[in-house]
Amino acid sequence: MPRTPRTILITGAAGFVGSRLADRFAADFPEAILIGADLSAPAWTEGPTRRTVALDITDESAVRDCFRVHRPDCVVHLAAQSHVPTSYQKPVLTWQVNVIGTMQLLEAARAEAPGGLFIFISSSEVYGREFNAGRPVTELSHFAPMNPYASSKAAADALVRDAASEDLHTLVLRPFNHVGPGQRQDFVVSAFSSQIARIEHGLQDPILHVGNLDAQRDFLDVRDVLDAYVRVVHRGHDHPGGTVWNLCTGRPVTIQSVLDDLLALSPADIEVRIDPDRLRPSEVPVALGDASAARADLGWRPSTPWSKTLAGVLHYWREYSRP
Ligand code: A2R
Ligand code: GDD
Repeated sequence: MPRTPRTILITGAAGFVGSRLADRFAADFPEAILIGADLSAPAWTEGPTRRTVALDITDESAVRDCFRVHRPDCVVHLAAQSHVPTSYQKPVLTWQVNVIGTMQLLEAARAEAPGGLFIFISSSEVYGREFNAGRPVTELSHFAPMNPYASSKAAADALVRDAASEDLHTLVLRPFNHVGPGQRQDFVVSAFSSQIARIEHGLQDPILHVGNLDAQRDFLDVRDVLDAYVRVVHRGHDHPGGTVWNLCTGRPVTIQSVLDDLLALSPADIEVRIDPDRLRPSEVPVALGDASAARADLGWRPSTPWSKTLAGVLHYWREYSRP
């Protein structure tokens, strides 16, 4: 039975996904009050059903206060240090935000807003070396994280599942890579598109700097990811606490093919150059996953054509960097 939450708290609400999720939730749950929390309060227009909070999720008393005041019956926990290379440089910060921050939210939810839904956005990165087995990972596959970001998500993922109880209905989503307009240049599709746009505008020499082009990743359009999150809010109570769903297409592509597809959309003559600073100490070679559980349980399947996603991101960067 679909249920409509009364008050939804989105952490990481100023981030790439969180800032888009607010509009999706406003459309799908028009009666619900949306509370957007992030390190700096999200730039939403406040109104009777939209409020914003500046909240550091590692701050125990601030988190408690937030739950005491707003008493959300649904939490969508997106806040994270989400960048894999940064996690090598700042492993402690990564664990503080991704693990301790998640624990603070779980504790506050249990104590101040019992009985609610707590949806944790984990990551396909938790599977790490398990991808090397050569078969699609399912929700039952082992964790074998390969970097501090991945291990922090694996730890938080386990904590959230363990916290499932009568006092808190916890659920976990493990999205694979997702992209769209407005994503930071830290991530590959924006990294390539932003450089192409700058080259087209004459703002950068015609040399596109890249990292590892051999890796294969399973890319989702962010709109399809938002659709999955809405479905979990609607149907989450129908599934046992601690349930996990992978979100992926099952069709990974090489980063080289992403680059080729983007270059094919540009009239510019561009040289591609490997930048050693963009290579990582270790990484998943091929991210192949199985999302049949999300299809069966949530009726979710990604539908946005990849060519439309790529064209949208490149268009965004052409407008953004227009002199
Ligand atoms: O680091 P910032 O200033 O970009 O803020 C990020 C925010 N955040 C925090 N919020 C509250 N307390 C903290 N201590 C804290 N540290 C970081 O979480 C950012 O605004 C947000 C995460 O958004 P993005 O980095 O844009 O991630 P995205 O792509 O929206 O991914 C959403 C979730 C994450 O949990 C990923 O690990 C997962 O999907 O793939
Ligand atoms: N960022 C970046 N920049 N990546 C590059 C580049 C470049 O210039 N050149 C090649 N790559 C390769 C990376 O080595 C990696 O194999 C792939 O492109 C994707 O890199 P990212 O876009 O940085 O994403 P990620 O796979 O490390 O992690 C993302 O997806 C996870 C889910 O699978 C992040 O969004 C995580 O937060 C998320 O959990």
